[in-house]
Amino acid sequence: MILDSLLPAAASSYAADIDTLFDVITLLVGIPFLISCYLFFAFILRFKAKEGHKAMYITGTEHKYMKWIHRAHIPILTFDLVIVVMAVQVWYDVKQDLPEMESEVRVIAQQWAWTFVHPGADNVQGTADDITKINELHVSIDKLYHFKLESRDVLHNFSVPVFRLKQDAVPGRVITGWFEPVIAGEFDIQCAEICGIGHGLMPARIHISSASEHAAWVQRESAAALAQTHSPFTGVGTGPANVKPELQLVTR
Ligand SMILES: [Cu+2]
Repeated sequence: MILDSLLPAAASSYAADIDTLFDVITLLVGIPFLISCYLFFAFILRFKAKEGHKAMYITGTEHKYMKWIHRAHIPILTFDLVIVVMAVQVWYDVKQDLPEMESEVRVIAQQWAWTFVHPGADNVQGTADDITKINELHVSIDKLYHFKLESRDVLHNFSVPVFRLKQDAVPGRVITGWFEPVIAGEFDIQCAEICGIGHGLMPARIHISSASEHAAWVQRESAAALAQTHSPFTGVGTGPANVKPELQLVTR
């Protein structure tokens, strides 16, 4: 609403809720801020020392002055309560709740690239037709995904601005989260945790396609992954599709 022109597209099912929360915080903090700035300067000018009038020093501890402080507290505390309740609700939906998935992708961060493992035509992770891509995540619109986020070395952060999604990747842990893309397009993924000298060179792209286009991509790529697995040149079972992603190294 207020910040729309400053924000990237809202491409996940929960992006609009986070944007609404931003708007509410901007209004509930911004309006009291502007009012207090106005009063601050208005009172300085109104009550400054004038000819024949000496400026007064008021400590504000007397009851008749204290009531003005208490009256301002009530709306401020009410606004805080509204912000906390809304923030907890959005946090719960995005981070605590894990809706039932339709597909699962593995996201593996390392200095300084992303490996994305997509399920093949069988829609099951860890099989021979899995599609492994470097710095390219392919997803379908209106499909609920779980992601399993890992790091091979240091702390990274999987940030997809159009999803309003940010999640730290912690070495030794597999962190599960979810998203559901709601608009098609190609957007940025960026590491959002300083992870070494190449941190700024760690961008990737997310490709959100229609269900039919994505299905065609999965068919094509998983067939290619299977063909590579069974190629006489690579030997059965030694192709990239059968290599555990944590053993694959990316050099840039
Ligand atoms: Cu990183």
